[in-house]
Amino acid sequence: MIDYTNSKLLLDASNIPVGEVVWRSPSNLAILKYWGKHGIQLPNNPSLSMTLQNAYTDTVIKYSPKEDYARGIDLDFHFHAEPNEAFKAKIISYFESLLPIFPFLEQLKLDIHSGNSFPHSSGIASSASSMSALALCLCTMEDQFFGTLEEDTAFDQKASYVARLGSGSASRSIFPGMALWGQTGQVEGSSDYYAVPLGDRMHEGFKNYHDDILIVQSGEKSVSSRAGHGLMDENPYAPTRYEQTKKTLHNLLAVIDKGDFEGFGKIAEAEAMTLHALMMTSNPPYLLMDPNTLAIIKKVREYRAETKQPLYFSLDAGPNVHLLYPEEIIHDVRLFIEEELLSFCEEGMMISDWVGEGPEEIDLEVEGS
Ligand code: 2P0
Repeated sequence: MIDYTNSKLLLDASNIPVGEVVWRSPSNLAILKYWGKHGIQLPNNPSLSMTLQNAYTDTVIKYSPKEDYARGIDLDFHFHAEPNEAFKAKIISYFESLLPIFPFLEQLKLDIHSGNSFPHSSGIASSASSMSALALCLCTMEDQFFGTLEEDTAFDQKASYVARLGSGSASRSIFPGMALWGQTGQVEGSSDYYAVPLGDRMHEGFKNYHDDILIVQSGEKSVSSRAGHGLMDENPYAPTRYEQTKKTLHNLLAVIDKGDFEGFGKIAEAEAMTLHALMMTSNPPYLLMDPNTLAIIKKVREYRAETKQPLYFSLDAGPNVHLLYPEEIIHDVRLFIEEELLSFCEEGMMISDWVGEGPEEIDLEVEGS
């Protein structure tokens, strides 16, 4: 078990620095889904995701000495330039839980500004991008203060570990391409504590693979992820589900390695349906699809039967539909979306995305010059 507790990471009280860090971190779409957890944010099965490029969170943390030395976290939080008390309370409790890992957080006054690239309340879960952006900022701060995370692999591993403590899916957003979170004998170096990149195991064909997100319904989800994961504890199908993920992971790794878009799409769809089936069989049961979600799924299946093109769908824990397809068929697919699918979306809303290059530290001097 890895333990990042480090009481030595304290600043010289007579010389507290002033500065800032900025990270842009993307969301991700799980193909093999994480649903069910135990202990402190540990997954009940491995999950595998593609990192997105366009759906991201930008986060700036400005730090300076605290005016009065008092225990606890002292921070201000703005979301899209507006104070946001609900997010602020969430970040304070997250940072408090991280004090054994980053004890210097208690020595600083923090001013955090954050914003998402995707429309506010579009129904896109932002916990993966926002929590990974915060984790990356904290690791950069540690490195600036103590020079302890100069090595890229060590930096990424710690960022993924810390992101996981904020939101499980955020652990996977640290890496470009595709990432796997959860210990499995099938991937060397895999862990329940942090995600690892698939790197060269991902076939070239997936480098520009698309995920167009059709926004069927914006706004808050009717069941939070926390509650959804919790319902798995009593779900009668949970043990079968966890057992099934071993075989699914084996098959998924094989199609990713081969560049097999049909095989990949079939697994993505089966996993999306399974996730919703698990929610429908929870107590209380949840029905998170909308009639328009089903209408889109039906259209996608008809399109595939007619054209033989590898267009598939995925779903998150909500009604929006992710359309998955390779670059080669983008012109046909976009025409199909425009003519047949956008009418099922709220105000015709769609976010075009694709497999991304991972988070990026933003150098404000360069940006501003
Ligand atoms: C996933 N989801 O693998 C699954 C599939 C949604 C559907 O992980 O409680 O926000 O913060 O660890 O990561 C969403 O749950 O949950 C999620 P927490 P998270 O992406």
